[in-house]
Amino acid sequence: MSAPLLTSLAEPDGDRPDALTVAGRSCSREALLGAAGAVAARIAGAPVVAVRATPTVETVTAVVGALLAGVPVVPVPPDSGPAERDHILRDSRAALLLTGPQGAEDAGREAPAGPAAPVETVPVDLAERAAWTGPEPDPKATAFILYTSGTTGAPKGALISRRAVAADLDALAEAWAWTAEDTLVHGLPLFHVHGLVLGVLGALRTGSRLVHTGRPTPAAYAAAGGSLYFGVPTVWHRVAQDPDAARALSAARLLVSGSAPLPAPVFRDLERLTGHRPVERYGMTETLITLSTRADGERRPGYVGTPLSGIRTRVAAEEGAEIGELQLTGPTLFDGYLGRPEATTGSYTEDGWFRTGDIAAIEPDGFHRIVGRASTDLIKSGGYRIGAGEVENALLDHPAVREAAVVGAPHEDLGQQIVAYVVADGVSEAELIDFVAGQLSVHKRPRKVRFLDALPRNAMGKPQKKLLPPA
Ligand code: MLC
Ligand code: AMP
Repeated sequence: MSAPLLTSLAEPDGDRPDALTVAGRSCSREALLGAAGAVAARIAGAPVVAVRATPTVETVTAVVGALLAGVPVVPVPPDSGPAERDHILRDSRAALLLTGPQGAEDAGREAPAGPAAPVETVPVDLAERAAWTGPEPDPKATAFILYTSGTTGAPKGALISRRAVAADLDALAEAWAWTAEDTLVHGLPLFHVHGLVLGVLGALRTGSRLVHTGRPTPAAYAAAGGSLYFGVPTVWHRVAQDPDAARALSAARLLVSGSAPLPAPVFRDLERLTGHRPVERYGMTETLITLSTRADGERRPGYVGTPLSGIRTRVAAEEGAEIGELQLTGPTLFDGYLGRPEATTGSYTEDGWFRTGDIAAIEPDGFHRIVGRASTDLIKSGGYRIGAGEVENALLDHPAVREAAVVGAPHEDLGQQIVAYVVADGVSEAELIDFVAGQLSVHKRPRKVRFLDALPRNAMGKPQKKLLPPA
């Protein structure tokens, strides 16, 4: 049985003034705990609370406050447009939305005008302090509802329990020898597993200092002087393109990549420039992080290592084949999709293993290699998971668009870039890109739009994405 989720929040060095730095603003663990206590007192008893997840100290305070009070947190991407934001707020039934300052540190845009989900906005004030004395919430209770894309339709809310988070962070601390001696540096968004669960709660649970750089730029990483660095492959690709910034990371202890495949050339460039062979780990919103190479073990380009403590894996391969769907069990798995029992059931095999949808191979020495995804309709761009169907639906909401098909095309920096093929009249590429960026999160916008006279279809009339012309 692992310790309560926020067990070491005030320790060690509770009064160290720069225990937490986000986008240039710092606070101590004691200050964070006090301000989070005030948030907890304001929202205690609410069934669920949304947090506008800007990269700010206020967001961290809001999340910690909700976790103290045992109120499930729904992070809302700060740049989400009305369609996505409304879906998240309505589907989760969040009646409260915690927000930070609407100032220079706030990278997002204003809440949209027009008919919106009924939600009361509660600003987080760091000057308010209260000692929270409520009971420790049940470890089985939901910590987070994380909205994540499927191949079709709107994103689903994955229910992540407190004990799943605690189990995952403890397994990662063991694999990476992550302790209070570390300074963790990253600049990842605070509305996904990587930046929020690992990148914030991981630091609070291990007791390590945290420097969140606001944006994950090579220069900011170089200036931060950390021992442990997190990045998605796009971030590591940009670091490797900036040799001075990369060399500044030589003094670190561990560079960790995840959320998408780290290309072997980027692995090798990082090794050449920093002297570090990066640790690669694999995860999903629904399972948290489940596979990783280790601080004390071999790190091999193209491999995501071995199962973390408590995780079991298998590959469901056709007879005679070595690759097949990766399936998992273990204490870090989610508790299902909010309000979608069929989707939840469908994500498990009959004998109770979670179906990742990723195609993998396991070497005789236990090292895992992710080969690809079963469905081409889940796109990974810059480490973000984006469902083709959600982008297609957004495009079809534009009055000039009659048909739309969206794919992920290989891209050196982003891994995949979103390309939209549309049948439309009287609208430009830039207008359609801006339209999607305005309805959904900005990172879900197509980077290219191709205009066709008709989508290729089979005899049944179903669009054939394999027959689309090259991007
Ligand atoms: C551009 N911009 C627009 C726009 N075009 N804004 C509005 N309308 C348009 N048409 C603006 C953006 O708002 C942004 O502004 C700027 O342009 C650049 O945005 P971008 O194109 O999104 O940035 P980019 O450089 O492509 O981003 C790369 C990146 C990002 C690596 C920084 O992709 C990223 O943060 N990825 C991390 C994803 C992640 O954390 N995934 C983890 C999932 S969890 P501004 O002002 O903001 O600069 C998971 C589990 C696991 O997968 O295993 O970890
Ligand atoms: P998300 O739900 O955003 O967490 O995305 C999960 C997906 O990211 C997984 O199903 C994989 O396809 C992909 N992914 C995460 N980490 C890796 C990795 N190290 N290598 C390859 N794919 C990864």
